Amino acid sequence: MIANPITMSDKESPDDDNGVILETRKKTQRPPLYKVLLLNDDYTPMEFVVHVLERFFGMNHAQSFELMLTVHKKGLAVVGVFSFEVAETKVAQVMDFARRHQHPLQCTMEKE
Ligand code: TYC
Repeated sequence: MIANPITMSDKESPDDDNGVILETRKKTQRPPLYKVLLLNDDYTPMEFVVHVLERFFGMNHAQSFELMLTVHKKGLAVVGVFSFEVAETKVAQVMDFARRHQHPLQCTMEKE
């Protein structure tokens, strides 16, 4: 049998790995997650915050009311954890909705 002169050099055998270290452990890279935070203020009506949580964060009325009260009492709370793009969209939607209704409600995001 004659070795293929194009693919195999004189010193190589057919199963030579050419020095490439084959990966044994696959490193699964998870995308970073971002917390969306709602901040308390003295002016935004409680019902408006409850509506925001229902509308943009898919919570039912009881969950929304409870989380609104947590923000009201503690000053802020995480209302969800999302990919960068989704978190950014939620923050923009809440801020735009609050501004359109002339409420000072603040919503921010931070890396988890
Ligand atoms: N503190 C507000 C009030 O007493 C209610 C409120 C709750 C405002 C949560 C903002 O993120 C907020 N009307």
